[in-house]
Amino acid sequence: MAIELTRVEEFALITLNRPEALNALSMALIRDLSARLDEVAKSDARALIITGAGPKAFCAGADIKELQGRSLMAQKQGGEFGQATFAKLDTLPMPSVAVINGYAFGGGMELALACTFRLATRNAKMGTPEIKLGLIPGYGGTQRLPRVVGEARALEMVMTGRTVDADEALRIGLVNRLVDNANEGDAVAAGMAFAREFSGYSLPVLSFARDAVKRAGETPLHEGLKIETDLGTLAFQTQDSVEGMAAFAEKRKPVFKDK
Ligand code: CO8
Repeated sequence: MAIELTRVEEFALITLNRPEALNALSMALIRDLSARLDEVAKSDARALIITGAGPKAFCAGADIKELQGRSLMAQKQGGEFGQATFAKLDTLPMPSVAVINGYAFGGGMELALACTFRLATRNAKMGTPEIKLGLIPGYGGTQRLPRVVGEARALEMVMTGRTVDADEALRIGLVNRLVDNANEGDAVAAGMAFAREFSGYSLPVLSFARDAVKRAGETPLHEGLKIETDLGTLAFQTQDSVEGMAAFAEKRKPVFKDK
């Protein structure tokens, strides 16, 4: 299997497992990823962590060898399928964390951008080098990258194809934090430690928070404020909000039940 889905304590862990090709996204791998994301959506995992197998790469992008010589319609359908697969991360019932443990280029960068959070190891190298192949990003990168780092930086990355190192990625907000990977498993452990900062909260309320913030990048302010009111009002309808406020008043730790 090019995608491994395992359970690590309370989390789902997806590992892109094609290290001989730096975990490049073949069409078969994307189909497999799509199916595994459906499984994660139905699970009781508190968060999804995605990383790449091997010491070198998170994911070196779409499989360039496979992209060659396809018909116009095959390219279009391939792009749409990749976009639809990554878009599943937007609506997962639990947050997702990309642990970028090395190269994240092209489609690999786009996969990380579709996750709720991104952590990068200190040796990580990221970019959208498609322009060097005579291409542009096709799995959501032209749309998600400017929403994350702003238009000027996104234009620069997409149009020069240059590589961004971990320190710069942190500085420009492309990743949330840097993590160590001195030993095998360190990066995933860091991803789990990060996920534990939110995984005890109510999953439905976390998804309202994620959805409200994500909509800010695509909505005029007056409509965004309405979305905030609607999702905020929904949060008040959860039993978890009743529990959270009662626990505060009673000076105890809340017990959330995702209801
Ligand atoms: N596709 C296929 N194979 C790859 C890819 C890739 N993206 N990246 C690496 N590999 C393979 C190499 O061919 C090599 O295989 P082999 O040993 O059989 O020759 C193996 O992985 C190891 O790679 P390198 O020897 O190149 O390793 P280096 O450490 O020297 O270099 C790099 C690592 C810098 C990451 C280099 O491999 C590289 O530049 N890779 C390509 C990065 C890239 O351009 N990514 C963007 C791809 S395009 C894309 O993602 C578009 C998405 C949208 C599609 C929309 C469709 C409509």
